[in-house]
Amino acid sequence: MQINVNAASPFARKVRIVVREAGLADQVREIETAVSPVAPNADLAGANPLVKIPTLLLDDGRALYDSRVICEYLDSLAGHRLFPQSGMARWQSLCMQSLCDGILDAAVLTRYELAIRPQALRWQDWVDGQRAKINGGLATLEKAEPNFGGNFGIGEIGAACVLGYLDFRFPDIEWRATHPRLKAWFATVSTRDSVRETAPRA
Ligand code: GSF
Repeated sequence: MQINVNAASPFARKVRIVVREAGLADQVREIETAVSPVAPNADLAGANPLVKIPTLLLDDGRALYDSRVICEYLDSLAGHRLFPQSGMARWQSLCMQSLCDGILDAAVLTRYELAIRPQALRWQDWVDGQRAKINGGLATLEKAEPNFGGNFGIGEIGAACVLGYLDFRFPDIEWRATHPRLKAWFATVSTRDSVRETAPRA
């Protein structure tokens, strides 16, 4: 199977980390794919009408998206180690995934507003609103204290992608100065091969 990804995409990074954590690297080809909301990638559109990455293309031609579906599908191939299968542990893990996806949505939308939207059309209230979501999400993550003890499940993978993306695209946020637990946790998980090998780059 193949996944359409690129090295800057935090949502694609979630899948790229899962591929490595699930031991599936030899079964998955990563296809570098450029995307932009104002320049839809025609090749990608055939597989994913939302024209977004990540998109997984199975060997039988079927496509799976979005990153949540792809991550859980890959985890199902490798023994369900990253997504709890039942009970409150599952719902808390899925909620943490949603929290991190929501922070990433706000960050990516801000990136598009500041990097793609023409200067004359930018809307500071919009940027401020998205920033408030990022700040609120980080405060919750700091309190939630991602499970230090070795468990590196889908919630923690999402948190690592959030913090890595903020470092990459929003160094001005300086989240380490006000989130000491996240700072320590991120330093630890950043030593994992799956996290190091997928560090964002332009
Ligand atoms: C979001 C993917 C996404 O926004 C998921 O996979 O979880 N809910 C989806 N991907 C961005 C690239 S990124 O990660 O910055 C994307 O494909 N943007 C192109 C577009 O047309 O918005």
